[in-house]
Amino acid sequence: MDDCLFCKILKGEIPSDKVFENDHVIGFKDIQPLAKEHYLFIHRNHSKNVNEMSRDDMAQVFDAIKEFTQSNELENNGFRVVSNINQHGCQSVFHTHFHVLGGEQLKGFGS
Ligand code: D5M
Repeated sequence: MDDCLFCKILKGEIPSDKVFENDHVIGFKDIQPLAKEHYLFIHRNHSKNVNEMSRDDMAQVFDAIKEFTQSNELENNGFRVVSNINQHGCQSVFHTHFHVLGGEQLKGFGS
């Protein structure tokens, strides 16, 4: 997708602070962090949001998140995975992405 911000990051046309990379998925630091550690994991295949993502691609993203978090402190202390969808979900970039938040105690829903 020519006009997709995260496709441009995948192609290296826009710089990113990568923390994970394999044949299918990349993970990079969110530029507007909402926690001490805040990463975005995306598949190399473009899809607009979770509902449009294939089951195989989704599994590869979650495998990547698992591999990444098991290799650092996030796994021990816990973390959160979130994907915002469309307007009410406050999605702002329309290439499916999963926020991985942690590195500190997060607030629970409703607290
Ligand atoms: O999340 C979109 C997220 O993408 C938001 O937290 C900011 C982040 N963002 C936007 N541009 C960049 C670049 N260039 N690098 C890293 N992170 C970026 P959403 O769930 O769609 O609101």
